[in-house]
Amino acid sequence: MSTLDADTVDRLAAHLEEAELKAREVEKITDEYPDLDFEDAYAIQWAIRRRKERAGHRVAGLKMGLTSWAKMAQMGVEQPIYAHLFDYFAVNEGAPLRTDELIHPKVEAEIGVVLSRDLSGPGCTIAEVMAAVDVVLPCVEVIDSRYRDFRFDLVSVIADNASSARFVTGGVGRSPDGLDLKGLGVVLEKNGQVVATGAGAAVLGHPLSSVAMLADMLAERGETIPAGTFVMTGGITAAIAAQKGDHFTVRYQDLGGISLRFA
Ligand code: OOG
Ligand code: MG
Repeated sequence: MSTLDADTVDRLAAHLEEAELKAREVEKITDEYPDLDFEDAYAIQWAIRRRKERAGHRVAGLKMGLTSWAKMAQMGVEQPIYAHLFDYFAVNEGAPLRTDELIHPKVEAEIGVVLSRDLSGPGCTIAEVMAAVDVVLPCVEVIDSRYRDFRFDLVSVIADNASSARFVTGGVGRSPDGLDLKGLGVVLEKNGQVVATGAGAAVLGHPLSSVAMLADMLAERGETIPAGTFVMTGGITAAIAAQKGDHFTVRYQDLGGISLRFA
């Protein structure tokens, strides 16, 4: 049951998009709209998508968030969510990440996939996802909540496109055949020191169950995941704060590494 009219949805989408584009933090929207529900929150997120498309941007992929206990515990929110990735979020490895375009960025190590077939829910299974995955590839997401001090509740963060801001992908893309996605180890280093370690199983027991859950959540809006979609499955470890001058390297078992530098 939604609680907001269409004008309010559009106004809140414009408000959160402006905070993103100007890199200015705002109060979480439930301060003003305490009754905001899931449907309202996703309506705002989809309104942001339409605004981006009207401005000439392309959807570059989808992501799942809050899919590991480390992330859920860090953010105090215990339910996975999805969000949109837009073309200008993509940063090439080696290109500096512009800190002045962001509010308070944090780095996440993730496993990504590209699908060769449509996936639809409800009831999408890991087996169906496995058969649809063309390539598995390592990803580093840079999240940047538009909310003050990165503090929010579930509906506020959904409306804010799940803090999506930038991502880097590359490393070694591989067919999922013969890859142990549960056991796949990840080592996150900040300024030359190991700051977090994890394995694929941290993401909902298996990173591909995150993709199945995405298909199921989209089914609630009558949407599917189209063939060719790039999906990031969610942070494996807690996110690590980044500042201008920091550099990060994430090493992935069997999938190479990704480095990034905050300039
Ligand atoms: C929400 C976004 C979470 C992930 O991978 O868990 C996310 C947040 O923590 O700000 O992208
Ligand atoms: Mg993420």
